[in-house]
Parts: sequence; C-alpha cells; structure tokens
Amino acid sequence: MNKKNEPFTQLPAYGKLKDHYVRVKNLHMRRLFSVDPNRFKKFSVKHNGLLLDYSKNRITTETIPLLCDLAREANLEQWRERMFRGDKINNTENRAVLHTALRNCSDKPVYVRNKDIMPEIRSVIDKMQYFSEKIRTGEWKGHTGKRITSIINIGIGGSDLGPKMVYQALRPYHHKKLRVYFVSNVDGVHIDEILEPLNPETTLVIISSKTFTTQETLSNAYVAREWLLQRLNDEKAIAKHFVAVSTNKKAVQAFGIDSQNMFEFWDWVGGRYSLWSAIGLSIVIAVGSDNFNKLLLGANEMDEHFQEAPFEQNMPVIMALLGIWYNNFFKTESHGIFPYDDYLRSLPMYLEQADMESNGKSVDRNGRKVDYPTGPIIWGTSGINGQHAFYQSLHQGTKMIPADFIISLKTHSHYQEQHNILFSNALAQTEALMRGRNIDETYADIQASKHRPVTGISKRINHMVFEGNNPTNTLLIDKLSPRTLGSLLALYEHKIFVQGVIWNLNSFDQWGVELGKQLAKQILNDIHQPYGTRSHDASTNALVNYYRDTITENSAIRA
Ligand code: G6Q
Repeated sequence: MNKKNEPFTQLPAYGKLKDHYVRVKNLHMRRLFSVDPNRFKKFSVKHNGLLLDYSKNRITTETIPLLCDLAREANLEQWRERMFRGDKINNTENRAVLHTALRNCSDKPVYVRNKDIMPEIRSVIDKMQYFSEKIRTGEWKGHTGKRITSIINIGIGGSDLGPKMVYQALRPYHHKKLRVYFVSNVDGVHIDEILEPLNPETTLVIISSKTFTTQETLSNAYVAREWLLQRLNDEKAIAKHFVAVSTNKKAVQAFGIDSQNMFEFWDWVGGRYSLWSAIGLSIVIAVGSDNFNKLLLGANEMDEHFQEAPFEQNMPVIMALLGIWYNNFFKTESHGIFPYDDYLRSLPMYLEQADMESNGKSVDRNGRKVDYPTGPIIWGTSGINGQHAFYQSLHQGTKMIPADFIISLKTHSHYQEQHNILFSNALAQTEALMRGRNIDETYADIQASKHRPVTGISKRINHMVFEGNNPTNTLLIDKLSPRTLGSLLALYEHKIFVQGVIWNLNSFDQWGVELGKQLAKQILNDIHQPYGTRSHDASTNALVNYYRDTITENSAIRA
C-alpha cells in the first residue's frame, strides 16, 4: 500500500511507465544489442554464486530506473522492513510472516508478540538435528531392533512440494543408506505403490501437516499406521516409526504420536514458505545437519542482499519488476520456469504453488476488487525436455511468454560433454528467442544447408521465420549445492513478495483453496447416502449419482 492508499496504477511512476511502454514496445532486442555492446554489463547482477543476466529483456536504460521508482512509490522499503521485523502483514489471518527468521544466522533477535522467537527456533533446529543424526548413524532403531533405511514424508502442498523439491535437488548430498519417499496424493495408488516394496521394520513415517487436519494427509497417515500395525502387531511400534511435524500438539497426540516425537513450528510460517522449518525434517535426515545449515545460510545471504542492495542491483527486486513490466504493461499472462539441471526438475511445480497461491488474487489487501492483472500463470518443466515439447509455441506462437532459464555452470555428473550439450542448448534457446531469424537469414540458412529443399522454398519460408523479441532471464548457478539452492529459493520468495507489495495483495493467505475443500466434504457425504443427491447443480448431481451408482454396482458384484 502506498501512502495515499491508492492502487499502484495511480502512482506517478506508473503513468511514466505507461508512456515509456508506448516508446519501447516495438523496439526489437536484436537492435538494442547491436547498438549497445555493453548491454550484458549494464543488465546483469551477481550475488552468492548466482548470476542473473536480464539483458535479453525488452527494456532500455530508462526502464529499470522507472520500475524502481514504482517500487519506491509503492513503499517497498517499508513493507520489506515490516516483514522482517515481524509485523502482522498477513492481515486476513492476523499473522506475522517470518520464514526469514528460520534462517536468521545472525544473533539479532526477532520478536513476535514481544517475545524473541530465535531461542525457540534454535531449539527446534537442534531437536531436528539430534534426531536426524540418530537416524543417519543407525542409533535410532525400529521396533524390532533394525535400523531405519526408508523414510516416508506424508504431507501435501507446502508440506510436500518444498521438501520433495529440495530432496531431489540435493541428490549428490544424500546419505547413501537412506531413501526418502513423498506421499501426497489421496489417490490410494500413490501410497500403495510406495508402501508395497517397503519393510515396516525399517521404515520411519513423518507426518507433515501444519494444521494436522488436512484430509488427504490424515487419511494417508491412517493407511500407513494400519500398514505398520498389521505387520508389527504392536501399538508400541508407533513410537519408533512415526513422528510428526505440526503446529497442532493436541491433534498429533490424538493420532497416537508422543509429543516427544513431534517437531514444532509456528503460525507465522506459511505452508508454502515452510521448508526452512521442521517441515524440512526429511531434508535434514537425507543430507545431514551441516548441509541443511548451508541451505539456511544461502537463503539468509539472499535475505541480506534483498534488504541491503539498492533496488537497481537487487536481484529479487529486478526479477519482480521485470515480471510487473510484462504482466501489467505488455499484458502477458504466464511466466515459464525452465531449469536446465535435472536435479531442479521439480522447481517449476514448487514455484507454481509459491507464486500462484501467493499472488493469484483479485482482491487487494483492503478487500477491494483490483482492476489490473496480478500474479501470472507459472508453469514449466526441465528445459531440455521442454525443447522437444512446447518450445515451438514460445518461438512461433501468438503469445509472448517471458521465462527464466536456470542453468548450473558445473555439473555433478561425470559426463562433461553431456553438460556442454545441455549448456549450449539453454543458451541457444535464449539467443533464438531474443534474435529470432528474419527472412533473409532464413533464405541464407536454407541455401547453406546440405539438405536444402530444391523446390518450393518460397511456399515454406514464412513457416521458417522466427520473429524473436521474446524476453528471458538467464540465471547461472555456479554449482547446485545446499548454499546456492538456498539463495535461489529465497530469491524467488522475495520476488513474489515484491510483486505482492506492488499489486497491494496479501501474498500470505490462500482463501482460494477453501471452497473446494468444503464442497468435497459435502460430496463425500452424498456418495455415502443410500439415495441420490439433488442438492447441487444438475451437472454435479448427475456426476455424483453416476459415480455412486457405479461404486454401488461394483460392490454388489463383489458381494
Ligand atoms: C500453503 C498452503 C497449503 C498447505 C497444505 C497442507 O501455503 O497453506 O499448500 O501447505 O494445504 O496443509 P497442512 O500442512 O496444514 O496439512
């Protein structure tokens, strides 16, 4: 919110950006590069093992200062300060937003309700580390005296996507004798497939749920409990094979888990920002305390950069402002995330939640309907696979799709030439998206090609031309490690925060997921009734009844 509580579209900088947009919207980046050989130098920033090259964007030297003015007029500095110091900026839930405190590596206190929360945070981290070491060394034994070799994290949304993505990303740092599985879907085949090959005697189940009321998670947790008890035949086994991560002590106890085996976190940690908390327990078990601390450190270093660097050199601020530039001026609708690092293959899915659950909102923090586009559709997949799938549309479709290309400089694999191929492909894509290929170049390429078609070139030529001028950011990571990953994830978190401030949204609630949950309960109830339902619309009634009839028929056949 700015001082006069106006929408950001009323700010003076917005008006200037509108005029600026008219001047630059038709400029081609190919030309901008040809007239300014220093473009890379001007439009790139480096921090903590990350290099952001944003020169392949549709901007001139005027654009970034104007966008930074917009951020200043939207009071970004004040909002940033308010978040870090623990003000209740999640106004609809009356909560502070302090995932940054979870990775506070300094000795600065952080206050919530006049109490320094750092000692509590450190004590949970210590407890996680102590427990994880016992699992990693084999000191913790299962009910029958065997060491734990498999860990299942049962959780969904924020209690799944973050830990799963980090677990995959840090594969080279895994404990060699431990394997972590993630169950989220309430579709029984998910848990079935995971449990089937496992031995309950050597399996530890982590139930990760902030509220401990989530239907999918609890129902999977009961399936796992049943599976274990059927095989080990002793309620006492629960204590050795089940732990919980939650804010809800009572519900954890009601499930039968001793509070000694519960790892706590707090209402000021949003689900999708919680991998840094005890929700990261599966990560600590897999990669060890030192590596988890490095993950926190990397994030903390990005937090500091975000707080201290001038906007013009501030990585998350720049990425956020470029997003605003396309979303609100060019009116693009989506943003692609293309990691050219197989270990980051789940990053797009993680960011879909982080971004779209935070900023996919049409009412501002004061409850007023907004009249400007807010959060874009975030999507993507691992880059090289995408090239053979949907990149056609990026190059020659009718929609402009700004995108981030994320590439590691050094590989963890033994196959350097494979990495060279991967790297070349990533840069070839950003170059092609920026430059395109005009008609003369297309003719020349065809002439030079060994396999040139002898006849009919003129009929085909338009299909082979690329207009280019498609914007991309290139993010180079020195090497994917706990520390660089921490920085990368915090970078995106802050990007999302900055955009939320400018759009005047509360990025930390998620009311949009409630209605469906509520209706699902009603429909489940209808399915269990002995008669058909008439309480919904005609479509929903018919579909519910069709399903009900099918399962009733099936059970009659089975009986
Ligand atoms: C994230 C959301 C949501 C949440 C899940 C799981 O910000 O709040 O994705 O993480 O619904 O909730 P529980 O952890 O409470 O089971």
